Amino acid sequence: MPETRFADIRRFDSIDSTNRYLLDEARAGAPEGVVAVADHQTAGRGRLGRSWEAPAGANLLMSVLLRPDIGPGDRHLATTAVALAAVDAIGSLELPGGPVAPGVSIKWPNDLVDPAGRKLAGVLAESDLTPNTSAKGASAPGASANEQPAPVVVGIGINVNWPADEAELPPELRGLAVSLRQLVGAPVDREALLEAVLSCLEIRVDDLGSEDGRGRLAGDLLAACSTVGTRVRVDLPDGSFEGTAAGISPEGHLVVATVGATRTVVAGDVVHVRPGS
Ligand code: BT5
Repeated sequence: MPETRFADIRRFDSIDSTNRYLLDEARAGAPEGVVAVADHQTAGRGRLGRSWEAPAGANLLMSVLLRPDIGPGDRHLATTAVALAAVDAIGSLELPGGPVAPGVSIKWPNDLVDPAGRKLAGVLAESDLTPNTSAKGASAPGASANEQPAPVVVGIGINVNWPADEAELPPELRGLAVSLRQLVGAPVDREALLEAVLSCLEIRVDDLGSEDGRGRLAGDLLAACSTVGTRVRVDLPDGSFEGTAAGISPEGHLVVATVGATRTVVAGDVVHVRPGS
């Protein structure tokens, strides 16, 4: 693998959550670049307390510890960097059935989906170190004692070989989840995908550190994003609204046109609404 900042790869047969593990490492002062990869997670997590499902030994379950030297307003771009790296990586793989990347897009803000909108991967960025941070002497959440930039742990679960077919999915994920194996029609090498993600991520993380680079991330997100141009419902903690996703702002936020107004969504759950539904 070419030289990257991701040389320290910690592998687990089974762990509760690779994100949880790296948040603890971050709290203890671990530097940028530590990677955690698990064969199985017993408490894999999604956003807002949701869970991430994957049987042992089938899919790519990984997290990276980043310490981008950027302001709080740009930190959501760490999610973008990982999502784009995953799209890049999938596109770079020599797959038995040929490339699948043209069909894989990003559903804003954190999903990789196939052309039918089924979820191939999910990204979860976390930076809250509060559980073990003593109030006394604590600075901004995430700031570490050793003066490194505050951490953000970004995890991604990619459905590589599970499900092999729709019947393997639990009922609640049928029609909603898909694997690379299903898309290419043959098993896919998880290790090759891990290497490709880390190589692609090296470039994307470099981009996080400069204004030009962040502009590039937002522009590439726009190009890779299947949400733009679709009718969406945006679920926010204080309610929902519908509109048409009109673009991605230079900051990477979703711009939604509603009746008589344009709203910029910084974070939230987005549902692609089919016309007429
Ligand atoms: C996500 O959350 O999509 C973020 C998932 C991040 C998982 C990785 S695995 C490595 C690292 N360590 C962790 O503990 N987590 C990260 P969200 O957008 O909230 O989506 C969660 C929802 O996706 C669930 O409620 C299910 O409906 C669905 N889901 C669960 N497992 C799935 C799967 N394997 N494929 C597709 N959809 C799934």
